[in-house]
Amino acid sequence: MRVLTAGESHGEYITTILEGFPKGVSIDEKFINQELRKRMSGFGRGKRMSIESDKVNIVSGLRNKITLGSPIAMLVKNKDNKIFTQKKDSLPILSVPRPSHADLAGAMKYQETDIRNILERSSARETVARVCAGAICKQFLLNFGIKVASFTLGVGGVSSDKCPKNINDIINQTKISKLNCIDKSKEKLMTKEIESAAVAGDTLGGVIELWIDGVLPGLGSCMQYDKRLDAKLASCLMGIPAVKGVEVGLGFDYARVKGSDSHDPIYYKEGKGFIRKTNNSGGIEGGMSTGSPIVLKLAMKPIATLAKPLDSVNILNKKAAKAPVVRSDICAIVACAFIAESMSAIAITESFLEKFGSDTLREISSNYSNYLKTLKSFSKKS
Ligand code: EPS
Repeated sequence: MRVLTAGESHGEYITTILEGFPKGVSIDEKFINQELRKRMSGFGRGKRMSIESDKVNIVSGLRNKITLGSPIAMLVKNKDNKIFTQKKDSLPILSVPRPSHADLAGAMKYQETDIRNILERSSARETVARVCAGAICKQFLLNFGIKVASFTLGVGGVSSDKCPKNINDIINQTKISKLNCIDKSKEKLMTKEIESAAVAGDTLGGVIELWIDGVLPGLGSCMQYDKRLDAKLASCLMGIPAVKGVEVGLGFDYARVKGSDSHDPIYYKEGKGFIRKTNNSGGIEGGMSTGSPIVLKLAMKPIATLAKPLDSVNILNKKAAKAPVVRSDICAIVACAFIAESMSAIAITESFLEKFGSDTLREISSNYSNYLKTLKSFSKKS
């Protein structure tokens, strides 16, 4: 399976093409639109989100709401459409790069004199397309009881240490939170932190925890580096704009503890098979799923555009200048969480199709049932 995206932040459409997706999967357009709405939500989002009302238009790959096995193409119209493919627009030239954005590296790479030609594509607006693809993958994964959920662990200097009981606990608790939190008291402090950043003309990042539940043992592989499930997930998640770190299970904390205190001992229980009492590995050992929930953390840096801008240099005359103040989010941690859910659904679907085939849902389901039987007999006492 492959996901390709196209579109500029202020172009006419954001486009997604999902290729290699199996035939026979029921797709509900309403679900994709709900996911798109979630990406637009969250305390700290900027004014662009009050202009847009992202809605998907599936233009190929489905017949009567069922996938055909052909490439699925999806369009989302940008209401704030200012740049055109065949018509000249009147947008002013941008010549001062924002520190931490793609502006300067992109201008140098493509020898640009107008930074707009870089920022239009590097804008996080493109993640609309990833959410469309992720929403298709989430619907596929539900056929096998696989669910994805996320919550905000921290914003700026505020962090929560509340642990969810299970994935449904995350889903239920985040429903009532405008910061996608499961910790009410910390959510209040995070909200205050964002309000203070807004007053100071600043921006904030944060930490997200991501859960993927219902994955049976054996997705991914220990046989080749790029087939490892953790490598695939990390690559998909690091591809999200502003994500600067990904941890699997204990992550960086592994480096500070002993093996005897951190590895998950293996037990055997009749009827249940091999079990673990802990999940420090985050559900992945040797690049393969263990059957425990997959638990990941993501670090998002603060948004690059500041209302109180940083020092920069004009790329045309090389004179010192302040970075431009353009419309932006103060904190997009909630959007980032739903984009992360989408990217992990894409990664898990890819590994799932690698293991069980990718032509039709019927064939995949039959391979899946056979594998389940194999796992059961492997876990049985002889
Ligand atoms: C975004 C749309 C963009 C930005 C933001 C995310 O809209 P505009 O550029 O018109 O304000 O608000 O993009 C960035 C954070 C970025 O770094 O480019 C969206 O749809 O999520």
